[in-house]
Amino acid sequence: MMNEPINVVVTGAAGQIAYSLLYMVAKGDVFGPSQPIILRLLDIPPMMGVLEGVVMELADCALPLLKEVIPTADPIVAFKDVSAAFLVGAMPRKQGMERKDLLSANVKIFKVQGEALDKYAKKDVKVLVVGNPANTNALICSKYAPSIPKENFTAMTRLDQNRAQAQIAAKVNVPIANVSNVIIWGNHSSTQFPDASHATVIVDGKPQPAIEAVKDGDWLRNVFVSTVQKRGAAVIAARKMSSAMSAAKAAADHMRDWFQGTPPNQFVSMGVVSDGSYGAPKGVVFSFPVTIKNGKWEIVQGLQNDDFAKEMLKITGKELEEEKVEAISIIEA
Ligand code: NAX
Repeated sequence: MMNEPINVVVTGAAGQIAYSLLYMVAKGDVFGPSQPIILRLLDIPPMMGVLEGVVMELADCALPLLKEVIPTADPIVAFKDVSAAFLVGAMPRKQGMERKDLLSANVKIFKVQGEALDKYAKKDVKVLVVGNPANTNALICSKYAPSIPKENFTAMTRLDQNRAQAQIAAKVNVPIANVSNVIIWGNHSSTQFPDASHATVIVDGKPQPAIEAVKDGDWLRNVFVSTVQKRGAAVIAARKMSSAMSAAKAAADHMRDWFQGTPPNQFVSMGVVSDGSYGAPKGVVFSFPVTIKNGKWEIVQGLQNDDFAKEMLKITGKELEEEKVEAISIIEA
């Protein structure tokens, strides 16, 4: 039995992440094989020609679940009745641009999109912010959509999680599916803390703590952390363009788990509005390990963090608080 179609918006729809993401969404990777969708594609007016080409290609993919595609530069059209929002579009950092200029441009974009979500989206819309600075953009978006619960705004750290999982799998020489429960704490930035202390690796059919499987504490605290933190830069250096296929896959993973739930005994990392768990600052969008059931996420409680982890959480939390203060001062200026 097929469900009624749901409206899904993707912003930055003419960009490179969207180019991979749209195919995954439209073929059923996110909402499942019985869920038809109407895709609403938002980009800025100069990109409408490029977007038209993307619309042609989506038609030529001949995907049975895709009921309609609506390209637009108007947020009112884009956010109408949406149940899921992938906010990928953002102002990229250009050469010579200060962090403050980047934040300023993006605060404005996410304010407008928050207001449009508030007015036109479904009240139970699930919002995933991919565009950077993703955590703070998600916070601003939520601030301007007061009629939608704060829990419905999340930021993507799943790419960092997938990168971390891949590093552990390669180090232990097991398939990627044998690694679970690697955590990304904090900001999607170079201060993030990729943490394998609570992860499990299946070796020769037996689950064991990642720390025991890796057998190299120094590697876990140094090489592993910095490789994951700097993976985006390494991809840019090699490809001359930023991560796109892997970012799209991560966005699809994040939204699929949010809609369909996490597997038993497994958690995933998502940037969510912090309640102060694990000593993180309250009221910033902070990446935590979460489990998801019936469309609701919950922060995993009771994990023991050592002094190294506590220090790492403090650093990334401080950066998020600073970003929040800067973003709010820009809005109120
Ligand atoms: P592209 O520059 O290829 O595409 C961005 C698209 O957004 C462009 O088509 C642009 O016209 C559009 N856009 C700009 N302002 C808009 C607005 N107000 N409304 C609608 N569309 C708008 O970038 P891409 O490589 O696709 O990356 C998109 C964003 O993802 C960037 O901010 C990037 O930094 C961020 N990333 C976030 C990641 C994460 O893990 N959270 C990882 C990948 C990526 O770096």
